[in-house]
Amino acid sequence: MTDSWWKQSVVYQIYPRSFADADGDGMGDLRGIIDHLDHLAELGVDVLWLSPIYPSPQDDNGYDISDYQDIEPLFGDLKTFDELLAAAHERGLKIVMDLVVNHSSDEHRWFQESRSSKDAPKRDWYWWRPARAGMEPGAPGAEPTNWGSVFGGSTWEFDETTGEYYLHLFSRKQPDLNWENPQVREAVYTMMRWWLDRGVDGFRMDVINMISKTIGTDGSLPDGQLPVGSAYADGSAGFLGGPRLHEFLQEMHREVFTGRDGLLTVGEMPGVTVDAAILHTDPERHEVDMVFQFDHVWVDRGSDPWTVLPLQLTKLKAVLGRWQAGLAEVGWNSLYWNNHDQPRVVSRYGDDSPEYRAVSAKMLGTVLHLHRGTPYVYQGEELGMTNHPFGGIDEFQDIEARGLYRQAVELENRTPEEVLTVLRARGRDNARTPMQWDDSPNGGFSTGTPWLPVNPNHVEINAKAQRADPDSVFHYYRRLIELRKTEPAVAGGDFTMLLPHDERLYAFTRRLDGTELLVIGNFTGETVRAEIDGWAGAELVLTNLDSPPDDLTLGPWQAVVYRRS
Ligand code: TEU
Repeated sequence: MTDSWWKQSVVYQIYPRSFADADGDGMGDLRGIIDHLDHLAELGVDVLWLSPIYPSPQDDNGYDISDYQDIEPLFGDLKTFDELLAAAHERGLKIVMDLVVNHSSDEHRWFQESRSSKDAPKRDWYWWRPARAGMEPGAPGAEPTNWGSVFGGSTWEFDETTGEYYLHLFSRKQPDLNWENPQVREAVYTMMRWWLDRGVDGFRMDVINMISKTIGTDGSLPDGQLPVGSAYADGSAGFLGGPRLHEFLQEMHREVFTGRDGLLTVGEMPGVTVDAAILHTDPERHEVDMVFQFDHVWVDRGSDPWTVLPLQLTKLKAVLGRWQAGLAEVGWNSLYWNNHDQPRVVSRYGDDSPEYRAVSAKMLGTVLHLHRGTPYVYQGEELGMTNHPFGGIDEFQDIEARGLYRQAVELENRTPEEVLTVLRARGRDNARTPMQWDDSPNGGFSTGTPWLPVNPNHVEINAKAQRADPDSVFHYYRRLIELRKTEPAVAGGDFTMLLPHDERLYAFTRRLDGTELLVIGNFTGETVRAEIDGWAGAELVLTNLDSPPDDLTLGPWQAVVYRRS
């Protein structure tokens, strides 16, 4: 096995609470994953990334961890985890854990100790600051900085016990750990080694580009610019890609990964630039194997968070093309349309109407998997699962949806309807409705009441029906994943974007040695001819419609992969 085995691999993300419920409490669990490993083995993926399964008050569905070295009882226990790991390894599937160490839960004993008094030994494990100079602690506007939390409200929570504030970039139940403190870092590395010794195959590192903050000489954190009409400022200049980030990642690599083979590390980095990603993923620098960038899932975002822009294909191509070019020589891309934080891609960049749902889901899969990089499939994407028909705010469970709704409606004078329109299109719960296994009342997910309703379209869209249908999205994804294993140009070829100004077609070539692949995806419901010469007589390797295109004239949402050598 070469050290970059993950270049040939496909990762499948499991969101355990929504994957499969074996004990009937309405919440997915580890036993449910074990029961469905055959689905994943048949699909042909190589690695499973599990969203957090550690003990947690579940304020942010497990991204708020109260014990890093155990399993949340809702999901199982360490014994069942070991069983899952063994069962996965038996099928040749690796398991990558979610590592959430920018923050812990406020119920973690580290934080309990830290908050207990100003001179507690762990006081400095978190970010404690006094009220703004000259202001009454706890008074409105006295927070140490004007930063807004990702989930709405201030990033600072006033704590009566000591009369100081603690920093939480996410919810108030997710206090930020202070990576400046070497004891914090050592505790994290020890925990990581413990999981690797247990047999896990790597980590997906949650918001890892937020661990280093920009601190003034007086210990202060910098205020952000306050946009007109907003209650809080964007503080990201003070915590994204901070001054010690590279140093921390290199130290982690040295302390945790040295001398261990066959692992995969991926850093989730909202706002990361191509230049920073080159440094993070250059193998010579020993930081991480790849990063999750966000540019291509932010192309349909307006400057104001409460506008939904339609997809402009030229923008998407410019962004992904820039990442392909940037990491062509050094480093490596991760490729994803979906995860537990994003709406379903077929509803977003495809067409989820009954007529075009399956074909557009296949087209999107083709375009993504044929880029240079490691593709990630999010549970249900291989079925072409869609957004959920959410009604009012009460139907959303996500702390982000609820928090941003409250801030926008109560503090920023937005109308509930405009906010709901955006949440229905973009809200994270769209990705979190239960996996659709069959057409039975709860979609085969649970015999109890699912924690979030199953999409009513599970009657048509489900794994059982698709595994039985050779034309399904599932079998198309299976072929797509197989193509990576049989055609070396898919993993190893270089990348050249074609037709950058075309608003309807996404086209590019991949070339390795004497082989060249041409990939075209039609992002419209119309028939469109691709003006690309020189491919007459090439072999059609894959397409998502019954009829091969004539003279590169693609049908609605058609995708094609041609090969010539
Ligand atoms: O997400 C980081 C992140 O930036 C998200 O806040 C995302 O941009 C946003 O929710 C999109 O709407 C990670 C996890 O993936 C997410 O589930 C957690 O809530 C968050 O970190 C805090 O741990």
